[in-house]
Amino acid sequence: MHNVMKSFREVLSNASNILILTGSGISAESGVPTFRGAGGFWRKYQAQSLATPEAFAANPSLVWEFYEYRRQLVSKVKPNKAHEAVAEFQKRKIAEGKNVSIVTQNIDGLHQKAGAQDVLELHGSLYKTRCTKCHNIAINENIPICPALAGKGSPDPNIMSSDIPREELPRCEIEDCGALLRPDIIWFGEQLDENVLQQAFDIIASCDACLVIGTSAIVYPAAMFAPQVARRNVPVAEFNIEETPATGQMQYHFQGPCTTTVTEALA
Ligand code: BJW
Ligand code: ZN
Repeated sequence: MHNVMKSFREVLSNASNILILTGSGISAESGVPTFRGAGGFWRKYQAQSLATPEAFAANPSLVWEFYEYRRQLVSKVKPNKAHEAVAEFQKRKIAEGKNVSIVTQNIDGLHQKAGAQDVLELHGSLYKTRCTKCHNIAINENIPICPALAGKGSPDPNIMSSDIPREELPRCEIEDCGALLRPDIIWFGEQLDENVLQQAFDIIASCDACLVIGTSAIVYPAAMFAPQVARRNVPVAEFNIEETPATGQMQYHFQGPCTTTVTEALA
């Protein structure tokens, strides 16, 4: 084993409050496309142009088709070795009386599927809806999410959008409400949930080791979390197939697919 990996494994064995921050790169080897990689397009759109409140207001049918597609895709994939290594590491550390906090930008639920506990989802979940009127949040794993979206959401760029009437899109099930539902996901230009953000800040301020796995480190506020930890002189290790804008600030950088590098670090 490489000396640098040995050194980081030693850091981990002495740490008692470990933060694991993840992005879409950890799910790439499960078959979930990353945002800024080649698979980041749906039809002719980039996520940046559909994952906004403006896009939803202008065309909720198109945005729901996009999310129906991603719900379908993610429901078919499995957690990979990196998700499993994270979940097993957390279990092991808890048994030693230590703490491992998993904070993810992902909305795919794969950490939880691998058995991870208390995952803090910064950007929401593909499997939750939020009412646009009464703001009720509900878990919803139905595929299709409503009859009108059955068989919709093909990523083929030549497909015409379905223009499903609002009444036939997912609707709130709270009595006397029935308003349009949206995905419970933080879109560009929206604030993260205050409570979730506060929990993240508490973890950032208290951890004594940190892993940051599969994130491009360009979307705020999550992009500042690992650099903030590093500034306290806490050892931070980045796991990525390439360098990121944060790499220079990290004590460790393990380059390569995370199913290899993360499993080695956490074994
Ligand atoms: C592998 C791998 C393998 C691949 N192994 N690695 C300050 C400065 C500038 C801009 C802003 C700012 N503050 C706010 C903004 C605006 C905006 C922002 O940050 N924009 C940037 C693009 C500059 N931020 C926001 O709008 C946030 N809100 C906010 O800050 O509110 C206050 C505010 C509002 C407005 C103005 C100012 C302040 C909200 C952000 C919500 C992000 N939501 C999304 C979309 C969710 C919807 C959906 O999924 O449909 O969340 S954006 C998208 O990016 C998604 C992801 O969680 C997020 C992060 O992406 P991630 O996970 O890092 O993926 P990629 O693809 O970027 O990177 C993958 C990485 O994996 C790569 O590095 C690969 O190399 C690597 N990799 N295979 C290891 N096998
Ligand atoms: Zn409602």
